[in-house]
Amino acid sequence: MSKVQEIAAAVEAGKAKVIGGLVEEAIKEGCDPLEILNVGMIDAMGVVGEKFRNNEIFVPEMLVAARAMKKGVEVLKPHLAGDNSATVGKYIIGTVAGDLHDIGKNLVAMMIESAGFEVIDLGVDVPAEKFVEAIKANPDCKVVGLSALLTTTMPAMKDTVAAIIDAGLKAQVKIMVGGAPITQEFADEIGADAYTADAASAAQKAKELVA
Ligand code: B1M
Repeated sequence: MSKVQEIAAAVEAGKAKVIGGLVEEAIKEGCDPLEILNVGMIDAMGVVGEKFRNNEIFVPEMLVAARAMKKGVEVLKPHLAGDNSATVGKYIIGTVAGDLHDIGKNLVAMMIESAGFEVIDLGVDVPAEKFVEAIKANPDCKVVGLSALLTTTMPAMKDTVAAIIDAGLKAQVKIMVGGAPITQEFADEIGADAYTADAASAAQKAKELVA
């Protein structure tokens, strides 16, 4: 079994205690940090989701897998982060109301930070009003990112975009959306400025939006 496969197995089994060591070993052996992230962690979480869908595992197992991935990302972060010495602007991000998923949102925040933005992370289960307050409190912020992982919280994403527009803040900020159930079509329908499928393209798109 390759080191990346060992990492994937550790994520799937929720082995938070061993994953940091495995990531360090993989880096020392010369594994590509992006391969560790994409194959060792993100794909492994996909397997976890599939098992949950098939009733082979339940919420507690999903939770321990998520903890293991978070630990792994902590160790991997310095190897993924690029040169963030130049600040290109502020970026407000959060997972919308009713949604507690934050692994994808955290990865997006990490890549956005690496792209040179100062990230203001509002966390998870963020009500629309909190996004509006944060944008008002940061008049120099030009981009806001909304994440949603549940089909049931897509309406909260729509409400958040509407609240930002109703507050008259649309001229100040561009709105980016993403998360597993989100599509370009949905982004267009709710009036968001951009949709991206993954963290790396989110960072690229954010830079384009402020250019
Ligand atoms: Co949840 N969960 N979960 N869960 N969970 C999913 C999302 C699910 C697809 C599993 C399944 O059924 N196969 C399903 C949703 C089904 C649906 O809506 N159609 C589901 C469910 C049902 C639930 C609960 C309702 C379960 C229950 O209680 N019965 C519950 C809801 C809680 C709530 O939020 N209110 C729940 C709870 C949980 C845990 C707490 C146990 C845990 C989350 C822990 C945490 O995040 N701290 C969890 C997990 C881990 C998952 C899965 C297995 C993995 C999610 C993940 O972290 N993926 C997930 C199944 C799956 O996705 N395959 C599942 C890895 C991550 C890197 O990917 O988040 O997609 P992702 O982020 C990507 C892109 O989407 C994108 O970039 C990221 C990186 O490239 N992206 C953006 C994300 N945000 C972006 C923003 C952008 C741009 C790109 O711009 C701003």
